[in-house]
Amino acid sequence: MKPNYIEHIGIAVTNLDEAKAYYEKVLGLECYAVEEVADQKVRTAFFMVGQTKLELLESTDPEGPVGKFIEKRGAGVHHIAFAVDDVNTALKDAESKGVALIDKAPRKGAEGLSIGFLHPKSTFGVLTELCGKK
Ligand code: CMX
Repeated sequence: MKPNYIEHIGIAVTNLDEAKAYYEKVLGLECYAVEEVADQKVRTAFFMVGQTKLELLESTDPEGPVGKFIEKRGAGVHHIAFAVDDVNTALKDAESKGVALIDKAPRKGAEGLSIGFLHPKSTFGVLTELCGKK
């Protein structure tokens, strides 16, 4: 696998509206989409900073991944997402190199993209998302 670029940086927040207002009013960025991803138990808000995308993540369920993350570690940078040509192939490639997968196969994420996660215990503490059009 070879990531093409950083697709986005995921940031866990306790209150999406308050965090969104900071990015808009203090940093002067424009939120171009708010989307609930039921499968991931999050509500998200997206910003572009030049060519870099930021994804704010508010949990919709304390038992969801972001709810548990905030409970344990507090708000902050949650994951980094790399764009790959083919998520399924990239997951298989990572697994063949000994990386523990969270997702054995791609699932649907925000913005209609296919996504799959690598476990942070295998990736030097950084929850890593692979995402792409397929
Ligand atoms: N970054 C780094 N480490 C993390 C982490 C994160 N985001 N989330 C959890 N961890 C750590 C925990 O602190 C814990 O470490 P310790 O054992 O040292 O305490 C370890 O990973 C395992 O945690 P756990 O409590 O056993 O497992 P959880 O039930 O908290 O699940 C994880 C952790 C990563 C497997 C789970 O959050 C997951 O499946 N994530 C993938 C899906 C996801 O994050 N979706 C939200 C974003 C969706 C989107 O982008 O749209």
